[in-house]
Amino acid sequence: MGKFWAVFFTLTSVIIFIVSWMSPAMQWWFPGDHKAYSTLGGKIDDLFYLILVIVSVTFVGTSAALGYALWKGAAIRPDEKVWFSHGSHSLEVIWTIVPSAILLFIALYQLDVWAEYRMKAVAKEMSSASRPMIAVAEVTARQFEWRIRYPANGKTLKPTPQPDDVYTVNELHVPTGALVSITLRTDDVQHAFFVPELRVKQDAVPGKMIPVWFDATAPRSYELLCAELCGWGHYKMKAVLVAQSEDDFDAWKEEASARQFDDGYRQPAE
Ligand SMILES: [Cu+2]
Repeated sequence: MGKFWAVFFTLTSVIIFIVSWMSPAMQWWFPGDHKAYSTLGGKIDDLFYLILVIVSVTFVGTSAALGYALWKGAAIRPDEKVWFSHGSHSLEVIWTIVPSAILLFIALYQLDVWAEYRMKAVAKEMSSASRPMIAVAEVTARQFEWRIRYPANGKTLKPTPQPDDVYTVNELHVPTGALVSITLRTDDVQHAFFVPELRVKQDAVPGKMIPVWFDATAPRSYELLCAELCGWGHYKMKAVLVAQSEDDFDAWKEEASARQFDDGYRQPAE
């Protein structure tokens, strides 16, 4: 019977390993069609795969050790004395140092991507005229929707609302390909701005205005979700991020502005 469990647990590990390795190819892990639609997103995926390799090697090693121990244990005759081991100093040292070294390696390896994510590395690019950063809107999360405030065409985003600002709810428009930034706020509790296909995620913290940047590489719609359990209606805190060409973006904003400031009065036909 003991051997059955040794085989059972080893086989389970093998199946888990195969399913996990198939997952990226089967598109079970990443949302949408599996591609990252931002320049930084690809680098974030690479980090993910690096960690996948590390945990896979660890998993295979520990599973093999588990299978071996179970098999050896099952093979012991009933009259044979079992051997207990406890408190190996060298083992303790090894399994403290090895994971620490791996963690340190990951921490150092991801520094560049993190710096870019936190805007430091793009600061230079931002200041250059070739690819300026566009402060596209202020996004305010609240229970349970996203309120978005854009500056009027030709104006820059101000920290306080302006009379000609354009407003939308649950619909964030940005120009495709451009480096765009939003200012993230919350009106009530903590929320999180999450666009899975762009690999962008940032908490909205009460009392803070947090800049978030990204570039959407394809002109299409993306899901914008709240990734922080923020109350009973958290599940419906879903919006759409529309990436469109700069001309379309300007035209859309012009139209949204006209609609917003229209008082409904029509000139009678002459
Ligand atoms: Cu929320």
